[in-house]
Amino acid sequence: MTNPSTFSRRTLLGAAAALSTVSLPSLAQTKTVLRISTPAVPDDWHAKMWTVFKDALEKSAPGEFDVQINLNASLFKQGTEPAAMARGNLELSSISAFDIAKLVPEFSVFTAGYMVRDPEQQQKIFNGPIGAELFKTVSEKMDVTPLATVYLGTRQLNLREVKNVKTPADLKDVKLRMPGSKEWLFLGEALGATATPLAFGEVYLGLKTGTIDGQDNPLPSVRAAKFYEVTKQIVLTSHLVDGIFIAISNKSFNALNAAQKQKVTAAAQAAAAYNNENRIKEEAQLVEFFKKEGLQVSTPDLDAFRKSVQATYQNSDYAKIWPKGIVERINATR
Ligand code: KDO
Repeated sequence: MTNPSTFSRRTLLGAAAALSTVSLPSLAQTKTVLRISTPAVPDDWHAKMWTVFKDALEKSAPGEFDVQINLNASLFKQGTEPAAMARGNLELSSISAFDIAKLVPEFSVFTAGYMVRDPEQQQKIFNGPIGAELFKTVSEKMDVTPLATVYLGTRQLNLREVKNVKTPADLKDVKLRMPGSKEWLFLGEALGATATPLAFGEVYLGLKTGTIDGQDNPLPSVRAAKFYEVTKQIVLTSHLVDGIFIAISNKSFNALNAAQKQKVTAAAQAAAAYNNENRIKEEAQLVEFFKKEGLQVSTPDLDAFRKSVQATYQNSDYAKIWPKGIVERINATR
């Protein structure tokens, strides 16, 4: 008589061998590859959120996706991700209002300083009718689908040398680094500074060597990218409640079945929620951290900044292409 344990062991071994020669390679081949490219540094919440995305998909769709996370702009240069996604060379990224405004000009309303009030309002705007209308145009014109709205934080000025900054006039001649597009440079100029373009990955060295006098970013990014090591002051202008959008190339999204689409969307939303929660919490604690690091943290005349920046946008060509009534609709969103 066959010893039952030997029998079952042999059967199992046989089954395992069959699996390894036939089924496993074909299983591996059917995994959908999702490549992500972001300029975010590893210690920033909007970098860590991609691990939440990956883990969520592992759980909801085990073995179906191969999520590959590329940080520090190691796969695509900052700002080139939307074109890569449209071509189908990249599956996912987080794209800014500034990226979108290049192809959907009316989206520039969200590149304007002092437009969105706070992260709660930001979520309501983009999860409500305004978001639905604009995201439809984004999909049509950019061939990418926004899946979730990520609070990047509220942008503040961060200067190499201490300066008494009360109004935009005090920033005259300050060489302020901005990301490289005309919409970003316009924001820097609207703040009163001399805006100069530079990729995020080059900012630390620029501040260290003095090729720039300052940069603007939300406090959690100033911490994660260690800009506080090479700057002496933070000026709390709070000039832009910044958002980025987790977006997937339409080519990749349309190739998924309905259940997969739902799981990828849910994973993106879980990632955004993780970022938003942690970023808001950290943002509230960072003034103390920077003070301890020896930086001076000052508050300017916020009314002067708000009035001047808002007037600059209202009188610009950007405002002419904003959909009729959108500013009022944004203001009415609470
Ligand atoms: C930056 O370059 O200042 C910026 O904050 C712009 C954002 O749109 C986004 O690209 C961000 O950098 C990167 O994700 C790095 O944090």
